[in-house]
Amino acid sequence: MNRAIGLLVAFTTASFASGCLDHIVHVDGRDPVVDPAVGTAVHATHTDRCSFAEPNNEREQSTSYALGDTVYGCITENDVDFFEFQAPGDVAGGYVKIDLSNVGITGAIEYEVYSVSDNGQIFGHYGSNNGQSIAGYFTAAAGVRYRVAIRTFSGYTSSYDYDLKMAYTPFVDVYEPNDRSEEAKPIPVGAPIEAMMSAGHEFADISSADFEDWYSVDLASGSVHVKLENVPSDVALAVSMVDSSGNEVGSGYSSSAGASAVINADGIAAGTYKVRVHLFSGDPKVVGRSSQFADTITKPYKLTVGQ
Ligand SMILES: [Ca+2]
Ligand SMILES: [Ca+2]
Repeated sequence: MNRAIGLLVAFTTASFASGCLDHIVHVDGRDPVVDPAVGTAVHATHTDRCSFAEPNNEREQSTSYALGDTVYGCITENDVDFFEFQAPGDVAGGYVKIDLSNVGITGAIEYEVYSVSDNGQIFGHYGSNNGQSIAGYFTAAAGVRYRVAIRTFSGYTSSYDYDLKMAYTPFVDVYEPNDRSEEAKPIPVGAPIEAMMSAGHEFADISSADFEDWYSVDLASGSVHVKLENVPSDVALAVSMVDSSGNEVGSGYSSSAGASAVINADGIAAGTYKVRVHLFSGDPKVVGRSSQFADTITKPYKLTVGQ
């Protein structure tokens, strides 16, 4: 063996060993481990996958799941796999991306997501074809528990594998909680702030009031100019301003999704005012049936109050 070939063999052996450690799979279908008996990876077999976490066909039997984990599962005839997890405690909430991949070709898979708060279905999604991978997302509220049910949508002929991964991303919004007037958060005059026009699912349905954002601002006497811009493309927003007695001193909206809204008002008395940002029309995409996130999930709006 010449020197070049010897180096190549050593390099290849090292790469193979570390590569295995990156891709090992526990036989129980959950966390990667190395089998101490053989000192190398143990991959979940089809049999391992099909027995993993069973019985979990009923919601009361849900298998505990940690966000970010990969489950190496299997669907057998008339099988349902329920998994349950808790959203982190971020006050502004966040969103959970769901990926079902490496689906075997003897079935078309589907999933449904439920809030444990009311056992209502938040949404569901299915593959049109046997073996098709499916993705999706939904917004999650702080500390709320959710269940995902995985089963066959159509085309079952024999048991098939799937990989499940759910990953959580928090919303960046330092002004939450501010869905109600009494929760209005102070903002400065003349400096823009950014916040998210979204809401997590405490229950299966989200009320329009949960999309409201309230702010308070101290104004001098004179005129005021409010500008709401960088509006997400899937919603039309409105903004209004009330005085300390709750009387509206100005409002603005755009009926076009993604367009800015403004308020220009004169004759303002000095004092503390509240600004309310809310939906004018449109349907914030708090669930999605693809891996493409709607604007309301990823794009903050910008609000500026000037005098
Ligand atoms: Ca199963
Ligand atoms: Ca099951």
